[in-house]
Amino acid sequence: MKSLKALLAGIALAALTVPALVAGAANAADYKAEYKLSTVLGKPFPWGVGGDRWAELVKEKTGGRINIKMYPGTSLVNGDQTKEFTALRQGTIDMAVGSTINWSPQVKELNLFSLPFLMPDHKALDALTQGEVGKTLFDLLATKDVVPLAWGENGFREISNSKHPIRTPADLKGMKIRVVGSPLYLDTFTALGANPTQMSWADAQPALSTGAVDGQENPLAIFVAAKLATLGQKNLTLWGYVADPLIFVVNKEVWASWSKEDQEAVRAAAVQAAAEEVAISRKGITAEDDSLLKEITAQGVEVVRLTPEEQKAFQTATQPVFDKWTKQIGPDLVKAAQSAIAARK
Ligand code: X2X
Repeated sequence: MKSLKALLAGIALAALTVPALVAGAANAADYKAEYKLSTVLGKPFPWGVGGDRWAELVKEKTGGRINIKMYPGTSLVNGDQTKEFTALRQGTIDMAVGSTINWSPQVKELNLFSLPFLMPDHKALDALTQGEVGKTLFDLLATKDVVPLAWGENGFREISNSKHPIRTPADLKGMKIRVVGSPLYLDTFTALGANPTQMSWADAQPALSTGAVDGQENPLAIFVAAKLATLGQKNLTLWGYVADPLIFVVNKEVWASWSKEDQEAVRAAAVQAAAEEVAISRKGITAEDDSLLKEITAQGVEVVRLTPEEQKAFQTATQPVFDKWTKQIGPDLVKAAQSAIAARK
């Protein structure tokens, strides 16, 4: 009798636990063996370090349930950065750490950060990404098949060239400058009298080394890690005209396929990795720590830092571009950004 009781109890227990096990197994089966994370740059660039760290933290926080592989060089879209956002929406890419510049052809509001001389410093950039403007942009992205999780940073884009130091717009006259992504950049450099050419980052390096283009603009961390001084870029001007943040996102369907617990783990991992990445991208280029600038000077690069008056000449020359693109981005959003910047601490 005792064994029959035990048998019945066993059956009852099995009836309770089997469906739970089956449900658990079904959830696990929905998970992909690998999630594809797209970035333009890999390690040792801060951007790639940030992507890699996100993957590492996700693995840790989900007990290995979510396994991410990073694909730098925007290799999932054959290196064409401007197609990354579309591929992300379509699900060819599961997740990304992407630049606002590269996504701006599809999300015109992201051109905000490329308005010339909108943001004077890192605090201004933070006032946007960490405030209402950042929230508005995340809400907008959320309507476009992605789940935005955190703001990272590519950084202030300083201009370099192989010809001569740039101190005035006249110094840029006729110079062939490689630009990326949005047509806004073509307008900006045309307004300055330069001769801009749009091309991917992958094409930019050979174009610089052969002299097909004279110059480019990118954050200093990229200038150093890509060894642009060895590609003839011996003149660098710190003009602080635009800064591009990075955005950590996941495709919406991929997101929906995860348990609540795993979603929160991925979000927390993105927030942490992004904060670390922002700190790395600012390292060595501040008043307190200018070690990266010293390294650049040691590479034989002539570094020019514009005075506020010199900078004003570039701002005046690009004001029509600012005004034209404000209409495209949305005057309300630009006004909100300007107010947030004016109120920054
Ligand atoms: O292509 C560039 O210049 C880069 C790497 O900075 C971006 O992807 C925006």
